[in-house]
Amino acid sequence: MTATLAGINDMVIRLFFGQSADSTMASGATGSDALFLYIWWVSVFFFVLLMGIMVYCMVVYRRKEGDVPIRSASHNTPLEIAWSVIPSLLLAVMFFWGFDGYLKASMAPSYAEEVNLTGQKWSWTMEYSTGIGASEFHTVGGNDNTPIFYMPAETPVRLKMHSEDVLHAFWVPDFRMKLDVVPNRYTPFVFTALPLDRSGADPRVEIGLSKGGQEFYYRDHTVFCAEYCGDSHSEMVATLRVVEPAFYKAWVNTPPYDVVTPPVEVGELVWKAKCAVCHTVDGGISTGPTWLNAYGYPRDFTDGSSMTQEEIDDKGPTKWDDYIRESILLPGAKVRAGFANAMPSFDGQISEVELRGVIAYMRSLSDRDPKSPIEGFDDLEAEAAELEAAEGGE
Ligand code: HEC
Ligand SMILES: [Cu+2]
Repeated sequence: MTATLAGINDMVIRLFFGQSADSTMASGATGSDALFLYIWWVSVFFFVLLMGIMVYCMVVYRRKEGDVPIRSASHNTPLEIAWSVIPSLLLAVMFFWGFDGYLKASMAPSYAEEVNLTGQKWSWTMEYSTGIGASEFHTVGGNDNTPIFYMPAETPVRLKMHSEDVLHAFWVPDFRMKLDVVPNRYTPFVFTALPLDRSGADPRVEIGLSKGGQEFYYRDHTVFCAEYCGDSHSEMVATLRVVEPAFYKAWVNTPPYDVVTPPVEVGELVWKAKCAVCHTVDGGISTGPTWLNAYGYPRDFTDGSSMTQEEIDDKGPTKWDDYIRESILLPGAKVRAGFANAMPSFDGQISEVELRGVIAYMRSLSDRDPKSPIEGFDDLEAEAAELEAAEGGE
């Protein structure tokens, strides 16, 4: 009997939650699945009971030829008390059970790991206590730049969430948790992931290789935005990668780029994390201009002013370097003709190293990279060829 009940419960959960039927939540999900099943069974019980009584009465008390209608009883005190008190108690259980789960999902112990989460049209960014952010990305559905957010298992985590623009909602189906991300206010998302099964029995626990060549166990959970927030709402996805606490600790204390990381690589990481939602690097159309062959070219702006080829040739690379810097920190200052002033300012959200990285990356994507010979400047090209020949001759 208990075996069949467990089987039915499992089927119901699978029916409603599909692929996310299994969860690794320690604090929230198991409780919420149990509450869900309780509500489900109360509903099933009363549906069958009430429909059963109704059908029974329809058949047994059907009005027949020559029947005189009986006057209905005005009331029945014990029956009325029963049908008021029993459902009230059942509803009170739902309320307190749900409230308990709600508190657990919003209050964290003081030693919880706190991570800042920002929702923005249309991506999620996290900033860890050590100041670092996501540095790995992979493809989920049609989105090639889905960030991977490392999270410790067995540790209470409190995401301090806020939105840069409109309402979003942070939703982790595996965790059975969904909470609004609101502009001008912080909302807390608290969870504790269960320990990872290292025995190999759980196929969802995988083995990865860290940058330092170290093996680690992890399990991925998909994050969605559950509040329709515009155009690319459905692509606002991310991955929570639950790893063991010790590995997390090492990870969160390792900066994604150090002094030896080439600026172009830094720039590419920044692009993936913060700019790819609006800028392509392959010439494709998006909200903002593509970065392919952008660097070094003249520009017209919506206010009628422009950055001419002469100015660029005169000042050399600094002209465009300054333009990129200004575009990132003060995007409204010069709005490129043909585009809306839709870029948010990244002032305070991007470091000097990252800024230089973006400049190097945009430069590498252009055929007007000032380090390559400039067409039309024959004497310069000849000089470069001479230098090269001299070096080769040594
Ligand atoms: C919400 C969309 C959006 C995001 C995110 C965004 N941009 Fe933009 N960006 C735009 C739009 C739209 C323009 C064109 C209008 C303008 O010049 O402000 C633009 C223009 C630019 C330009 C000038 C390009 C040109 O061809 O003249 C640069 C440089 C730039 N962005 C850099 C960045 C960087 C770096 C990031 C990430 C740190 C970023 N943008 C993130 C929308 C965005
Ligand atoms: Cu959203």
